[in-house]
Amino acid sequence: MFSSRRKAAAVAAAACLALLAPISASVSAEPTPAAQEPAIYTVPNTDSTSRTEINRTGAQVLSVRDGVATVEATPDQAQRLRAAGFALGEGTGIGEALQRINRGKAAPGDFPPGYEGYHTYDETVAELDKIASDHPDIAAKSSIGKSFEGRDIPVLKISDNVGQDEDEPEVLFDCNQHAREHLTTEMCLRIANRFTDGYASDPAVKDSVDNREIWVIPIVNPDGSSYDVESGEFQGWRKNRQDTGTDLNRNWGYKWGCCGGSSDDPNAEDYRGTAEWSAPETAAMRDFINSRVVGGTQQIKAAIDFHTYSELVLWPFGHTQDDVTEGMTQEEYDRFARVGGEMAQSNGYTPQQSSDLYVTDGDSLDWMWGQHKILAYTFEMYPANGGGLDGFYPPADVIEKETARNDAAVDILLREAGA
Ligand code: 0X9
Ligand code: CA
Ligand code: CA
Ligand code: ZN
Repeated sequence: MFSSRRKAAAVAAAACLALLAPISASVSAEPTPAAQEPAIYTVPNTDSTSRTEINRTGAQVLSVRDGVATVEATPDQAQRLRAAGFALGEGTGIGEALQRINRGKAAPGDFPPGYEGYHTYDETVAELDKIASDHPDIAAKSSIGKSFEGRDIPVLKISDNVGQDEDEPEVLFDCNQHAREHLTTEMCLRIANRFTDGYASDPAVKDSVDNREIWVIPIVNPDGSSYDVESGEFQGWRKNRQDTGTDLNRNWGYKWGCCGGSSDDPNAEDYRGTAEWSAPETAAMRDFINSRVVGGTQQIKAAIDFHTYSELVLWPFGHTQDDVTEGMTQEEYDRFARVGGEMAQSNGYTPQQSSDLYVTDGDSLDWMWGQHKILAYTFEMYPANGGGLDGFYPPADVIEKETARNDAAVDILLREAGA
């Protein structure tokens, strides 16, 4: 029994690597897939600088807690990290990690047992259609453009007189840039439902809807998130589905690729793409946000880009560890820290500048602020510490609690958008 379990794990591992590193199979000098299977490691005593260094080997920091980083690395990358002096614990093969998560197989395209409460892409689109048809006066669905594989990227607008572009502060909530971060889609759907279902009964909700224009984009990366559930078992997929996949959150056009905060290796998890905006999904986000410039003024005043996991409230910049730099005065930084701290107080997350986690370039925050002066935050949702890939796959019974947890923070940002 034990050996058959191990065999299943090896098969899963090999299959998974073929998906995670599709190019290696065609390069003859490469070691066999099993030998280069990525594993999950624990690395103690890290800081932003060393975590950025970890990412630069091609490995990837998945979460951080009290300086202890959870890292995904291939054996080569792990060897490089050890040579650089990092104390890596014993790794868990990614196939084994996924197998532990994938305890039951779903029908293709559905979420596996225990995860049925999550919305697939089709279910998300249907939910947005239902919200718009139930609340035609305050909710309208459209599309910001198409993904690489041709799926629409839907957006829901919520406001009184929803068919008109009124002079009200606009606020953007977007989710699921990263495919496996499915809890974020549920976060956006909660926002969509709360500000429509609550309109008739909740005076605070009515006040927000009447005085703001709220944009909700639940799935920025529809190809990636569909792929992650396509087989009926989770794949641990992060990027979009353009060739080997581009990390959408390294493909935005503010100081793209500037600062060692992304990779030029198409197989890396933080591959920045061939050029800024080379991913259709980020290009669609850019065009949508640019389209909100009316009479020379950006209408979107504030935004949250939801991710998982680590329970963090992050603000710009990501490309530099400096607080104050080109495009960020002390006063502006202080406002980010004040509002970020207030939101973190409400949900129990840890507030910090995004580069305190690790340096990134080409992420959404840097562009939204650097280009448009949008008060933009990234939330890393539940859990605080997932141990590895499992942190991306909490069971559906946490959805209600872990999305409701951000209601007050969302309200704070809606208020601040009018300041
Ligand atoms: O790496 C990312 O894109 C985000 N973390 S995740 O685990 N969801 O992939 C964080 C982006 C925030 N920016 C910086 N940390 N600089
Ligand atoms: Ca309105
Ligand atoms: Ca407007
Ligand atoms: Zn993410």
